[in-house]
Amino acid sequence: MDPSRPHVALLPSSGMGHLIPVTRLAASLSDLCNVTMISILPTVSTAESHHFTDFFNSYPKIHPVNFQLPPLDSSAHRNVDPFFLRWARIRESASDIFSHLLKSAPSPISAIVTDIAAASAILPLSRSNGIPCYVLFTSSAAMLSFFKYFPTYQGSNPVSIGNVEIPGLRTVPVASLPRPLHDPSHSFTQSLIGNSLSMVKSDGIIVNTFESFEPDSLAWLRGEQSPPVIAVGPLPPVKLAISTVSTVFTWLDEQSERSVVYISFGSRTAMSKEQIKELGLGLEASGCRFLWVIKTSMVDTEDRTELNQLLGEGFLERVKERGLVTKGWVEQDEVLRHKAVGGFLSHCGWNSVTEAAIYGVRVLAWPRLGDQRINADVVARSGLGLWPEEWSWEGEESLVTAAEISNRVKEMMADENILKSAQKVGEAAQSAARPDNGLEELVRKLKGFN
Ligand code: BUP
Repeated sequence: MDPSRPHVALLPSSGMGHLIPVTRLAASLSDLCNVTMISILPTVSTAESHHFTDFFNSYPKIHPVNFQLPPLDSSAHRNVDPFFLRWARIRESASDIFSHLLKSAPSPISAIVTDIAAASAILPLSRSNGIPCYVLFTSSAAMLSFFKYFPTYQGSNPVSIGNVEIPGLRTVPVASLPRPLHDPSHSFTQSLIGNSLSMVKSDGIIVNTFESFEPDSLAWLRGEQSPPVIAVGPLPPVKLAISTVSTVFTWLDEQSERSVVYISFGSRTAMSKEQIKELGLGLEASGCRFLWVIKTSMVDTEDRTELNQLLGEGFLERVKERGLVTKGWVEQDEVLRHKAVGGFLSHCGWNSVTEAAIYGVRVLAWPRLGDQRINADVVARSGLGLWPEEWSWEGEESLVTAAEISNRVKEMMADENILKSAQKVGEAAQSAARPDNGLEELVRKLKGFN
């Protein structure tokens, strides 16, 4: 380790949507700082465990520290989201994780970067050890504004929730809020408030976005009394030293430019079997070429249903000339970068949105839960894509019909204006993806300069 450089330790929580931005930040920082990263094991999903292995193999200068969580009696938590449960366990074990990190780091740590999901537990430990603490917010600046304002809103509306008017910014409709927030006593609501109140006491908030993508939210955040908000995005995808020859890319190579719709709802958003069938029929009816990644369970180890069973006999045969369907992990970043991909039907997890932005790929937004509607609003406002707001959301039974899906997919793929405005977002994203646009500001702060 170079003793003239700051030594930053990063602490991810769980879920690919949280792990990926932490590894991207770690990789970007590793050119400018000494970096240690902690991995909390066992991971919830296989995807996380593979990502840790590939990442540490590909970035040998990043120092890995493993922390083993004691086993959990999972039968006692049958109906709880396993990723939320893991966040809670990380917070409960924070003191042990922190001491282990301090003992295992190869040199004294000059700053900690914690995932937002662990902020309430890590910040006090950092403070008591005299180590500056930064928070990586793993969603949009729009969500960050909401997150920051929510404790104030809840203070005046302790019993029920409605539209959340963020003074001087915008109103977030109640219909766009993560479902658990409808219940003030829900553990998710309580942990969000705890993390928000700690975040504002940190030394800085890091967010994977860029100025022209979310100008109003960033301006609002910076006008507020708050620690510095550092927009480091779009963080470039990590370069993993793995050589997979996937059929997905062989297939994409054979398709004409911008002809393919890519469909993915992220690593942990499962869709009902009825809706999957309807989506398949919609894609078939659209006449478009498509590449579709299907997930039927929140955790990949439980995803056992066969494609034929899901999509109905004959579907795969009928669409084989123009559609590829897979249940495996695909290198999404590479897919979106591929010249054959012309549109993305996405759940609007924030990493997916930033990846579409980097490559200027049009998005048809179909948010399903959590922060995804707030992110879909960024997609629509920035010109990156379209968002049919009436499409179903967490806890809603109604099916979006094949005809509706087919029409919207055709509309997105035919819309030259959206194509142009998405390309403009792509150009702005490419020019923002330079170290002097945020990352160097962060490194100056990590070195103790303002
Ligand atoms: Br699925 C899948 N390959 O097959 P989001 C996902 N990804 O590379 P999520 C792949 O996982 P949260 C696949 O590129 C993105 O970087 C994808 O993160 C990658 O959504 C990441 O988009 C998924 O934020 O997380 O998984 O729903 O719930 O935290 O939003």
